[in-house]
Amino acid sequence: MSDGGAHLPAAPPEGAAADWTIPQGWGDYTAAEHAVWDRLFQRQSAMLPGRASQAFLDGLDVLRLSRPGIPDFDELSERLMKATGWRVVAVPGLVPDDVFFRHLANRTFVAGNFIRRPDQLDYLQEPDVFHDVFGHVPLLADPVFADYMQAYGEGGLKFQGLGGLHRLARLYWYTVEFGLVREAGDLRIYGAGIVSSYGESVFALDNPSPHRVGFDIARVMRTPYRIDDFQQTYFVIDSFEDLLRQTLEADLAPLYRDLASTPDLDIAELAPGDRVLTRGSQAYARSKQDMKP
Ligand code: HBI
Ligand code: FE
Repeated sequence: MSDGGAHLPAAPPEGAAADWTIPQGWGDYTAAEHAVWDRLFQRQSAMLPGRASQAFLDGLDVLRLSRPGIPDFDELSERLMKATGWRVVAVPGLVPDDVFFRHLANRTFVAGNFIRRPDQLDYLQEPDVFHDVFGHVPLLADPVFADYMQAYGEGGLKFQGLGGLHRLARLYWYTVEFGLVREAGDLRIYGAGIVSSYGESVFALDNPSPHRVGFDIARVMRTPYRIDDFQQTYFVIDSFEDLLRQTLEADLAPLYRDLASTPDLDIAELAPGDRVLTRGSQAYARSKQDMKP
């Protein structure tokens, strides 16, 4: 996940290709780095059944590669190509928005090739290989979600010039990173930022603090998000098909015009017309606010 690559230099870093890709360097990972992956993988895959969407759990199999530890992107891409035509490519970290959108439009998913340190197990700001590959890649094996990710990238390329970048970033944030989906008469997680986090995989479904609101693309584009803590509002889609339909049908140019004259909502504000599934107490966010120095 990220707050956008806007503040990045235009030119790719030393050693990176024009599309910001670098060799993954699978052979250079140390046993300690593979051990961090294994520890995070075991912990999350043990606690996600019943919490993560079935499509995510099914997609996890694409990661069960022949070798232990951090997946080899080439081996992973061979399996992913067979499923949905996607490939995973290594990048040093966040890439500029237009580079990111172009990769998605070409069905290549950019994944950081570094992994967090053992003392960062529970939180880090920049997306590392665990966030990017464990969090995002399993759903790229789902045909409908794979189409959504490509449609998102194409939309980004087409509309980022219309000053809609921050709105596109919100759409990405509240779906791909922190989305919930109705499933089996319950709520399930599909957002990469949640499934790759132990704490948020519990908080997003069980905690009475956050709002849970039915997804609506215009509503999401009016809603700021947090990059430093658990979300205060989660948006719930009815299905990946519905998310794809709303995104493909959204005529973003008039939507941006309407949104330009509509004030943003506060991060924890509920709007008239919201399909409120949980009216959260916001107790968690308030408690963190009280602790702020
Ligand atoms: N770069 N490597 C990487 N990973 C992302 O998830 C990412 C990015 N750049 C921009 C971006 N995400 C989003 O914030 C949106 O701007 C789309
Ligand atoms: Fe992410």
